[in-house]
Amino acid sequence: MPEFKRYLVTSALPYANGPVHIGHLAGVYVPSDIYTRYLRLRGKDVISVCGSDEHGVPVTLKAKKEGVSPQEVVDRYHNIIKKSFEEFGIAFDIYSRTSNKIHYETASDFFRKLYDKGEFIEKTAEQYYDTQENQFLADRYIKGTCPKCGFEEAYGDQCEKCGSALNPTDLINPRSTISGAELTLKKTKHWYLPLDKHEPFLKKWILEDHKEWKPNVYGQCKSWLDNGLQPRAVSRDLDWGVPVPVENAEGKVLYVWFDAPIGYISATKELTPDWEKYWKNKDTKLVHFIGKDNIVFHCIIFPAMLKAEGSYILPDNVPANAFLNLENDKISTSKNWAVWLHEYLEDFKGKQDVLRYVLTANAPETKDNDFTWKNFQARNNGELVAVLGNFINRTLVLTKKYYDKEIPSPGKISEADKEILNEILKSKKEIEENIENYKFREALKAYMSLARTGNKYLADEEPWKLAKTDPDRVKTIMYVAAQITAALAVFGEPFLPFTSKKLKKMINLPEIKWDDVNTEILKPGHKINEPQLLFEKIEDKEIEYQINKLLKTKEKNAKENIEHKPVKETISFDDFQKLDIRTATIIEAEKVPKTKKLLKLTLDTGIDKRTVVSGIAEYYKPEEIIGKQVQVLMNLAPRKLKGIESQGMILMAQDSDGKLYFMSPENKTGNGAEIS
Ligand code: B3M
Ligand code: ZN
Repeated sequence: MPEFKRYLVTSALPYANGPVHIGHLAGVYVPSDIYTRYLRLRGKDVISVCGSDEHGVPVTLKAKKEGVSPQEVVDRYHNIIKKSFEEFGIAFDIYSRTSNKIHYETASDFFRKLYDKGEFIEKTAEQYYDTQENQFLADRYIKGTCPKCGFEEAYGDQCEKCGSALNPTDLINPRSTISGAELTLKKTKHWYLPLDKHEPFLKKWILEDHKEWKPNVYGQCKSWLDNGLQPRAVSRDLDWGVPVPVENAEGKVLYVWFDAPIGYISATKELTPDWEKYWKNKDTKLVHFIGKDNIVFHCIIFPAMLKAEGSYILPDNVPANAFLNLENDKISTSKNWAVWLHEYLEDFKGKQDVLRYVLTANAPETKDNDFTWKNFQARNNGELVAVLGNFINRTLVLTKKYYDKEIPSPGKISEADKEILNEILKSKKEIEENIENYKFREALKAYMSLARTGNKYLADEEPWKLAKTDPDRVKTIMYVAAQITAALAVFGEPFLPFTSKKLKKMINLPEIKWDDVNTEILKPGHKINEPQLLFEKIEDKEIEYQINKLLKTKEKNAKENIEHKPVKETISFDDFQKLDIRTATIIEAEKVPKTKKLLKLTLDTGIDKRTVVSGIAEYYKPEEIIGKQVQVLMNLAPRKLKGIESQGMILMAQDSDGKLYFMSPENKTGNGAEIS
């Protein structure tokens, strides 16, 4: 990294229309924080900027739904997000927001400069208008039938079934997802950034000069560039956002993706009068941390804007991550399928580092990855407690016990001991290389491998067995273990900042820089403080509580999101009369052997006792349904299931997840009452 004099690190500005969840953390904020903390520790000139992205249609819709102003919505979430980042130890130099005055000025000036330079095309085109809501609709609020595959729920910008990129005008029968209304085309004027004009430059800059970008990032850019770039509108018809700063632009604001990345610049301005040093100097390394859905905006559109403006540097790298799933399902804000940071901080007080650790160890760096609570528990108990915590605790407790908290002078240091000490330098190098190449998982692995080395060293050497017989040897062992402990304290800062701080205090280690770490960090005679445990076991019941919380969400969603199929063909009253439906009580129930789904039930129907085989075993245990009154279709032709004759069918309701519910009568009747 020699050619750069300073670093400017940006992290995607979270939308202030909801709180932050573990997907955001794993994809963007934890890696950017590791990177920045590492650079600071190396004494580099680095600033890390972020803030809330407060514009865009989702904010206005949420405000409308709640009957409050958009400002109220963004104030609420900005505060939640800012506070939870702070508590979680994401050490931005500034966390700003795009509803700030300084941002309005910066974004307006930026637009105005491009406008004056003639960098925009002004175009009037027809766009879909929702006459019920009286507004033009963003592409994703328009749904219709995909012209390519016939899927009826395709979005205005993409069909999620066949993956084709679409324009809203491609859709058959377009409709508004806000009001459900049909749409009309209406003329409206907008300003477009001619990306096509910047294409040759972007092609060279990315495809030739930045071959080192992560394959997923490079690949996505390449496919955009290969498909050819089109002019893109950078204004919208909306009353929430930065007004377009030119004549005759009433009711027009800057497109949220035009103003949001400028938010990085305004945040820097707010942080320091020296902001131009970071933004306009070729010897600054600019790095954007983002999720994969933001790649085109940060690699193509924003650079084209910066290039058109002319006085700014471009990013040196954009290490975008893939997505983190939660318990095998896509994280979703609207479905509340997430672990929310502010809730985690409540439920796991003082355990910030555990989540930081798990999210780094499982980071979706090259492909989508999964977060599960069981894995969270296993990594805490099996790695943080059993390896890192155990090694450090043994070292410090024995140092207290044998030497009254003083680092001993080593006796003879063998070749094997030297090798162990050299592991400090090896992991240092490995961590450096990996962090500088945005491989944070590998960096953390190298860190943990030093802890493992230490842990194994103590377990193999068993100083507690030698204490009486070979005190000199014990001194050497404890001296070596102390050096590893100190190295772990320093190297841990980027990954586990709370633990690192606590540990440094315990070993009474003065602030030392990364580059000062060598194989003797704690000199003989150095006094340490009282040892304390760094990590504690996470019990099953804590994990069960979290899993149950998610199960409840799932049930709630399934009930709320029933898929409404069209009503079936009309039948005559006579047809209906043919169905013989009656009340009955389940008097026996047992699993049908060798099947997953089937239960064999015996029903008391009032006139007989009959057997019905029902596919509900995944949802109900035999013992919990005995005694239940149900509705049974009596005159269904009998059929054999797994060798058992089923004489009728129980009526049940099904939710969107496939779960079945009994339609038991509210008031029990006698068995055999006819239902009509
Ligand atoms: N607010 C999008 C997102 O959270 C967005 C990032 C802006 S970065 C300039 O996906
Ligand atoms: Zn399609």
